[in-house]
Amino acid sequence: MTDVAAIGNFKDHERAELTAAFDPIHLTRLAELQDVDPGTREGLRAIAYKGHVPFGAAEMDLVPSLGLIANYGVGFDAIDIGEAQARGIRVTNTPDVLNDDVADLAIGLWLMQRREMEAASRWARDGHWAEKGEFRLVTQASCGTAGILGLGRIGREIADRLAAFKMEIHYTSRTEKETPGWTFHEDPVALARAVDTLFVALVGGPETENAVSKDVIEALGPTGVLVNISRGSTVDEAALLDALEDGRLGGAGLDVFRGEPAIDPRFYEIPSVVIQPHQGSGSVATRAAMAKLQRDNVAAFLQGDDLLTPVV
Ligand code: 8YV
Repeated sequence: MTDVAAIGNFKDHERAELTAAFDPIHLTRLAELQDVDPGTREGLRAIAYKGHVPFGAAEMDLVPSLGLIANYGVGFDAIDIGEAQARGIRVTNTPDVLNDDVADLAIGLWLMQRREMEAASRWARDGHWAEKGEFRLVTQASCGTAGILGLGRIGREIADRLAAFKMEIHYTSRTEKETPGWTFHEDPVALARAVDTLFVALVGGPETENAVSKDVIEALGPTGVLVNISRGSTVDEAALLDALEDGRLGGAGLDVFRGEPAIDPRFYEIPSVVIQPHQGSGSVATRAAMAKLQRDNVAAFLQGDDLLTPVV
């Protein structure tokens, strides 16, 4: 009998690779765990998880022999780490392999917003270019000021890219970094006040809930832009929507939302917002690397080897 379950919205090829490696039981949704017969459930030692649905005590109760949750994704905010730790369940994630993709998307969101590329594309497609002439003039992207909220691995990749765009770099982080020429701020409001565009690259979870507060949004101001590629939970979304609708914030480029994929429909009506469907890590190559790292962690656990990328 298998001792592995693969739970989540895996692509077909990812599912096939998991089958080849572990012959696991496959569940599309975490909630289906309760329908698995108790004999199988109680024999599960490892779960390969892909999803953002909370994995907490109630789910862990269903799998008493569980020793590992291998998360597909760098962000593990869906998993109750304290609860896992208390039960001796190890947790792994898939860091680093997605840094470039996520940073690329952050830059893309920023450029699309500043250069109004969505509207400009529509201008051309709708035939206005030929009929009415050139598109309106837009805001320059390069040579401005950028703030990185959370200069971790992904934040650093974003900042390095922005430096190539001749941007002045400001950041907040748990500790000041060795980054000559970049300006450290302890306070997110001070950071937002100092920059034109604020990139959110924080981890998710309770400690960063609403880190982009109403005050941060106000400090960014009517010419400022917010780019978020981290988690929707890091932003006070009600304050964000109000500020965007009233023109108290210049615009936003968002890959992540509260309640995604069923996002607040108010976003669809705001022309200054560029929306992406949480696809930061979504290239073929990066997803293959993430899936492999997840499988390698499961294999290491089953063989009793050191985990490759442990969280706890
Ligand atoms: C998701 C992500 O894991 O790595 C993360 O933290 O947010 C994404 O890469 C991906 O959407 C699969 O759920």
